[in-house]
Amino acid sequence: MKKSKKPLALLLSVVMLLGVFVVTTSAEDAVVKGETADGVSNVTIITSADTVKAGDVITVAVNVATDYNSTNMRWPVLFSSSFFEFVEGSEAFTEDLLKLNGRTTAVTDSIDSKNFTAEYTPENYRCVLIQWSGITPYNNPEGADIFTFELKVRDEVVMGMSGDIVIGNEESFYTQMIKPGVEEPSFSDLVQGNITFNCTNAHVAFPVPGLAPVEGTSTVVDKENNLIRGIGFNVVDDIDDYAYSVGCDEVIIEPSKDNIMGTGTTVTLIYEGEVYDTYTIIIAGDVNGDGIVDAIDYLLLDLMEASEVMLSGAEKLAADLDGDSEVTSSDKIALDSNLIFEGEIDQATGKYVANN
Ligand SMILES: [Ca+2]
Ligand SMILES: [Ca+2]
Repeated sequence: MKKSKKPLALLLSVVMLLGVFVVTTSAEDAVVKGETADGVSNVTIITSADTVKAGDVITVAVNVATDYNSTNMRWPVLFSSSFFEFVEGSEAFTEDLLKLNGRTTAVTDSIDSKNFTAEYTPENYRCVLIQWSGITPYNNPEGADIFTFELKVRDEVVMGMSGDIVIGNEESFYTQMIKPGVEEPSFSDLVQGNITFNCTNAHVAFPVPGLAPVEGTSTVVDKENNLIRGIGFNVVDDIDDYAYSVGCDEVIIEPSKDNIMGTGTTVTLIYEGEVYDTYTIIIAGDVNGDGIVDAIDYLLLDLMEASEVMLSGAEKLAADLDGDSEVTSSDKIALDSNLIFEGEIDQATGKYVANN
């Protein structure tokens, strides 16, 4: 009984080898015959997160959309080896591909030089090589994840570092297809495809925690002085409209008045359970912190001049409308001029600008 198994195994390997051979020869024959067809293939690398910390594990999906009858695919997926390490055993083809009953192989640490490029070299990248071939073609214009694997962010990675996951050398992709309109394809219907490949890569970062202005707003995040300016006179209840945190676990806002983010509001960034940084909102002209610039603020400057009140650091910054780092009668005049519409306060700089 034992002896009879060996020839069968041998026969199976020969059949499998022939299977691969048939694909190659047929494709080459088709090229010789000069038959071609056009197609577009959009390959997108999708990651489960784009910001990470050292030690995190992310899932990477290879999403493929084709508008032609693809009979084989070969995607060398490269990842930055100084940032990521491959999670052994995590590689998996998805049901969207497996249902086609083709032949799948995944080489999780390919060293084949043709999978790399001049930019993405084996010195800096590792390669996961995905291959599939079958007679039931893959034709999915909407796109589907065909393969997934996991990457661990190396323990030694530090803040500010980032890694890429990219599709490697296009010259190594497969381009054969079943010619359009064939209902029950066989290998004799295989032709050479003129395929346009569009590959979308992924970038994953371990960011330095911080605050950034929302694009399209006039918010100024002054990192040197830990101030937020430019958010205007309005009473605001949500910092997300003006600035957003990067790489933080939590953002704690302490309003200057109940539910009002006027001058003196603090925005504290929490990272790994500890205070990482604190910013103070300054609304120029809003000395008392109610978010509005009005006669009450003017009155406060009057009282300060008469030494009846002392201004806090944030209040002084809001009151210094000429930017000379002091609060003097000149700032009071500027505030008055603003209130009677002779000019206006530029919230980005905190300075009063007279009308022409
Ligand atoms: Ca005010
Ligand atoms: Ca001043």
